[in-house]
Amino acid sequence: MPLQVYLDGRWYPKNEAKISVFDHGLLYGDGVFEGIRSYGGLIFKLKEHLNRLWESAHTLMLEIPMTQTEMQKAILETLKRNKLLDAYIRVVVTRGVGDLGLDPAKCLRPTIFIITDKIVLYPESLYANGLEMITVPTVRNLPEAVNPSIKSLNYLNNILAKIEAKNSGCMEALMLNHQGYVAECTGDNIFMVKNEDGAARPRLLTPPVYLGALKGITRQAIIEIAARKQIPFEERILTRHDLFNADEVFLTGTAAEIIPVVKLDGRLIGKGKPGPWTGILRKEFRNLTRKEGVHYTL
Ligand code: PXG
Repeated sequence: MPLQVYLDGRWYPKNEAKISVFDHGLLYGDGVFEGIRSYGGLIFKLKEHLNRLWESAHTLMLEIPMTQTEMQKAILETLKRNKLLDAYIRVVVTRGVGDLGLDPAKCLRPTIFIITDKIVLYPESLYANGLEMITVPTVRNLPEAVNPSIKSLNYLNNILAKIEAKNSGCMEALMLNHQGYVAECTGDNIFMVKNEDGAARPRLLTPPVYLGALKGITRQAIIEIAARKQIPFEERILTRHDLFNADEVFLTGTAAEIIPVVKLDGRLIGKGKPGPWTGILRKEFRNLTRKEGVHYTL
């Protein structure tokens, strides 16, 4: 049976799930989305993802015409129809169908769709050996222009950075903000680990989101794990120099989970292979995804 896609209250086979060419999500990138995962019948941090979706929409003054409870029901039903226990869930809300002007008031009703599909995992070698990354010339959107805290359908900033990384033979890009401080990557937040004062435990550092990053849900989960494990943590303004001289660097995101970074702009990070603290945090995160979440059965 073809994949079933939720669209505005109904389910359609993948090939028949279509939206109008006049939808402002397409014409202007005027809309919001979330990428969520389920692990063995547990949807990880669903409430947090829905809260972020509603917050992104609120900032755009886009009123989602259903409640979070109704959205959760629609997600669960979509997962069931596709018999998926381990899934990638994409929720999209657009401004809806309007005319060729950009005035959102012309759009009478938002378009809502939910795609659930099998999760495409990154190759295990990436986790075993780590990732090589490059800093790209495209700077992260200014918070005062298109705030990176809004998970909007306008991802050109990230796509340009991805293209530049790939042109240089790297899978992922480090994006700086307009002041040259570390912001994040194209679809992941960034952390570093460094033993700064010969303490028993190193310090875990990540840039504050106001410098130009998405408030990642995986990022928050890692911060909470660090607190539980009594790993000192700090949000700190970081430069490339800080990352070059870190003991460990890793990325966090719903799709990637935790990916070690072993090289940045040609500089080896730490020992040039995934570090022990990245491994510990990755294991703890794994355990969490298999233990916590909104439970469902098929
Ligand atoms: N920064 C950006 C710009 C993102 O898009 C993250 C950080 C990490 O946030 P979470 O909440 O996921 O920890 C993201 C999220 C995809 C995909 O298909 C991308 C994301 C999430 C899920 C899937 O590329 N990016």
